[in-house]
Amino acid sequence: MAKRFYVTTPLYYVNDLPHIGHTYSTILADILARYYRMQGYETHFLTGTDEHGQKVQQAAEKAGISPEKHCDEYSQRFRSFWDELRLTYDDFIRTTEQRHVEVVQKILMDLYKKGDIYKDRYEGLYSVAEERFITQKEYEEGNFREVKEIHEENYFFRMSAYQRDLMTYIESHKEFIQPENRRNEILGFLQQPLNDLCISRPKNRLSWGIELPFDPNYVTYVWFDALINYISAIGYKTNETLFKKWWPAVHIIGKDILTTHCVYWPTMLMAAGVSLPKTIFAHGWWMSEGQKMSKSLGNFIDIQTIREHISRTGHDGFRYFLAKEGPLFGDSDFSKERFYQTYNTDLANDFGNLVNRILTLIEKYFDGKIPTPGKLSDTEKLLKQEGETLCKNAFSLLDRFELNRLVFELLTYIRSINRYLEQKAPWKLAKTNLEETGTILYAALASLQLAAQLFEPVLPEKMHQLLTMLHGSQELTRTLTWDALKPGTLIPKTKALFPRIDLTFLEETSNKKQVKPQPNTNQQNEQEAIKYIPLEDFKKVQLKTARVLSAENVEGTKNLLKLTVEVGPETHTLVAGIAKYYNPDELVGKTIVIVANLQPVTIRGIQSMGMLLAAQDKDTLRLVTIDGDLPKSGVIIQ
Ligand code: ME8
Repeated sequence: MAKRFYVTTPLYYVNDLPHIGHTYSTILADILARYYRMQGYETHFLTGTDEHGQKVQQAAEKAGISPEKHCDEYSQRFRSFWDELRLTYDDFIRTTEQRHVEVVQKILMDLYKKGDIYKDRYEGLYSVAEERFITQKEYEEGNFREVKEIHEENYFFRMSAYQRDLMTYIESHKEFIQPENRRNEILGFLQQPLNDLCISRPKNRLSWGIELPFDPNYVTYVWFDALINYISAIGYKTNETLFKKWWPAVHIIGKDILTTHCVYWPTMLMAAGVSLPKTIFAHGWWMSEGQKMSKSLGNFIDIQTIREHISRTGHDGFRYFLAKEGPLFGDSDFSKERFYQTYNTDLANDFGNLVNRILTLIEKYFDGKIPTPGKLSDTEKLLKQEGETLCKNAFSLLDRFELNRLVFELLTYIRSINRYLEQKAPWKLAKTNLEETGTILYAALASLQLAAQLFEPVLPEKMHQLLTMLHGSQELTRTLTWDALKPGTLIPKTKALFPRIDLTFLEETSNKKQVKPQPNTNQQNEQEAIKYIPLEDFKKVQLKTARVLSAENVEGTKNLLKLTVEVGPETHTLVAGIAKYYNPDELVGKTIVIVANLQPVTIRGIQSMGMLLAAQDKDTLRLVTIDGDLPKSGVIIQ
């Protein structure tokens, strides 16, 4: 089978400007595209803007300009920001483009003729803010804004007819919805009968949309229109060869648009007779300094803030943090302190110093030329092997979207090279044994260039710069082999790859601002309410017994332990801040209590699935364990 990879981002609404959330999805797709290109896949990376609907119409009215002009301006802001970030998208689609409109209308006509679209009278509630009809139950849950009652005739897509097929498909295709918690969420959602989907809006209420080809009094519902971009952009119904070349796609989305992508979209495709996407991967949410980003708190990490960070760390420093700490499986927090500390610790110290150390010694003892290695000792062979294993594992981690983990593994390798140098101390040896010093420096450099190749999709600029230097400014071929460097190559001198950032400015800004959010009345009410919680709330928490299979310290931390626990038939990894209180060995074999259904979080590149329970009083911490034996682990505690 041809090696092809088609990756998409959501199409962003043009009623907002790009912020870290949009940027994350797009950088994630960029990193994946680069990794697949690197493996020799022909790759197509699509992004763009979602331009129809009521919100856009209203925003244009408010600004006193035509919707077209509004869309042109906002769409361009997204596009030029992606260009500024040097993202390698192959196509940028706008839902107002003719190539898209044409395909939406063709699909609508096909489904209408087939009887999958029908007209009916709708009487019920409508959320203007969310642009969708809602049920009484949803209204009562109170998550929808600007709700009004609507009585009108509309067109409906017979979504319910595909519910059973969709469930069967999801159950038999594990890779279709990822990660697993999102897949379970959708399977849970599908336990209730699906309604048909209202896919039209009367023009007297909303005119900014794609006209229904069978009724000029209506426009298409914005979601039915926008989702189709993933196939209109690659020639569905207009260039079948191209379409066959790229489809099916890997869709990168955020958890907020899970239902539209995992229920609306696949049933639409089933109705149109098109195969389903390969994978829909829904990542979690970025928070900002511990809080949800919101207009009222004014804590959006927006274009200006991103630019400011990049002006200090470079593009790669920003990409690095997103890749290492981003909310792949759970949510993540963007805190300035953590961002700059991560840069300084991982990139300036570990990575930057490694490069600096090796190059300084090569300059001093080998006239800046890559030394010829002698016979490799077992230590060098081990280092080489570690690099080769990493090459093998890297791509399977990516196939499972474990980018956090991959970055962590790469950094661990950088640290191994540093440790190897510490151990061999070539700066001392050089005075007595230049031949062995040459071998050591060659081994360190060979390992470094392998790590640099594997890091390139995450850190494209710096790694390109480094690899070009190591290959003597020749355009190198990426081979992913350890001994790819030519002895004798002159390494040109350069400035520090990742200069250290002086963090005093952080203290200054935090002193100036002291942005401690005032608890609002809701929060106070919440605190008061916390005295008692309803039983239903407690029932949501799944407490289970777990048997500790192994425990180890998390590298580079003083207080974290990584535990592998058996929870019935499953094995979970937990990261817990208990290293000060327990040695890893004393934990093995214990039966502890964990919260088993907590949203996974990534800590130091490790995905932690659940939380253990412990009692802490000042400097003492003791784990909650089970009094006596139970025949198995994974027992529910109630
Ligand atoms: O929903 N953290 O567009 P949108 C992480 N037009 N990701 C975030 C985020 C956050 N705090 N905030 C936004 C739409 N995102 C529709 C999509 S697709 C055919 C139509 C990212 O502009 C995340 O990917 O509201 C989320 O799904 C997307 O931006 C929503 O972008």
